[in-house]
Amino acid sequence: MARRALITGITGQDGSYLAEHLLNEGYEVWGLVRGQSNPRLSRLGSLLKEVRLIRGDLLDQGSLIAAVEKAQPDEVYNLGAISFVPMSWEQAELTAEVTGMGVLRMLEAIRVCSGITASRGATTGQIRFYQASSSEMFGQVRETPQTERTPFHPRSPYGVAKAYGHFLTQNYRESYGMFAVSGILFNHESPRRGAEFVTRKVSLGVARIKLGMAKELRLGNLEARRDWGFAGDYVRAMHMMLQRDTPEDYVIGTGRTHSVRELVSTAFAAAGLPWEPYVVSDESLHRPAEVDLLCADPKKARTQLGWEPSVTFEELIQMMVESDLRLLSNGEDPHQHSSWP
Ligand code: NDP
Ligand code: GDR
Repeated sequence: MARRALITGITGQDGSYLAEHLLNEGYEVWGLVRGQSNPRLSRLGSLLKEVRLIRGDLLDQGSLIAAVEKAQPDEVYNLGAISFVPMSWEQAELTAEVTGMGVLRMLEAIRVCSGITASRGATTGQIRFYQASSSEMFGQVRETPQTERTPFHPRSPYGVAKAYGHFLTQNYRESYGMFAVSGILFNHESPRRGAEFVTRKVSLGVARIKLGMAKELRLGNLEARRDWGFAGDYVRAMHMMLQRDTPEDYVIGTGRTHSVRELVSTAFAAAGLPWEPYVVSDESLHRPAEVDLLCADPKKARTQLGWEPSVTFEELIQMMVESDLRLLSNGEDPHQHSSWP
């Protein structure tokens, strides 16, 4: 019988790549979707025919219990979140509820449906749980590169909510013996990335300028440094973590860091343009508290999971710029649906 996976956040960037990967691995894939209608379902493209959808919301405990009962999953991937860091200052309470408390509700749904109590812990064969933890939990870092043991100092309500979800996942593992793990994933991008995140904002901006549709690109802090990889590589790591004999957390990243300024110059170069005449650093787009530098040490994932990224930073940016040039040339513009500058 096919193994079954339930994915929250299936309409997001990672949800679509993970669904694709698990379907290729022979899984029956179930996805939680919210709202009466969800335009982001279009991100699933032809996968929509193969994925089974369940209505539900991380804010609604009953809907998560019903989803677990219906899907009867072997594995649950909790990718649903308010994931855009600036939004977490504007809607801090909602971020805590979805990105933080949503983890508690999902873990409780699994615990209740599996009949797990403090005195009767999990047994083998019970549901395995993956939590989408984030390098944003490291925040103001005291050591570089960051490992599974680096202390957290989150710098945004989003980072704080993720730290809660991270510790809770660890706690359910220790309290109930559940197979519950977190992947501490560094920034990962793709042509399916939301238009508000910096890589996609830049690839779309470059494409617009190249096609004569815009004259400038306004960005925030050009000095921030991130460890950027390709989303398709990172969902493989999520799956690998749930196939281990013992539940453990892993850092996933490339081990290379670049500034936003380097990202910009790489993206403009991919379109054969200089960046200096077009890019404006706008103070109003700087964050109340910034994460200056992130760089992963993925040694544990490499040695224990056998995981390696397959796409370099330069290849990733080229892929995104080329994809956006094609999209805009065909009259599509994902940024027109975004309320973020
Ligand atoms: P996206 O922002 O693309 O997707 C977020 C998903 O969460 C969407 O499917 C969205 O659904 C869903 N969601 C939002 N609110 C709720 C809710 N109340 N109930 C159920 N689902 C909800 O994120 P990514 O795909 O980039 O990231 C996936 C996960 O990994 C997130 O948890 C993110 O925080 C985390 N992460 C991402 C990293 C990255 O670089 N991409 C790095 C580290 C962690 P809808 O379509 O309905 O809005
Ligand atoms: P991040 O990603 O906050 O790291 O969170 P984002 O792409 O939004 O920002 C990366 C860095 O770029 C700087 N920056 C800008 N960012 C945006 N969005 N827009 C701009 O105009 C701009 N100018 C400069 C930011 O200040 C920041 O330093 C992502 C999300 O996917 C999270 O959900 C995930 O947990 C982390 O990555 C790891």
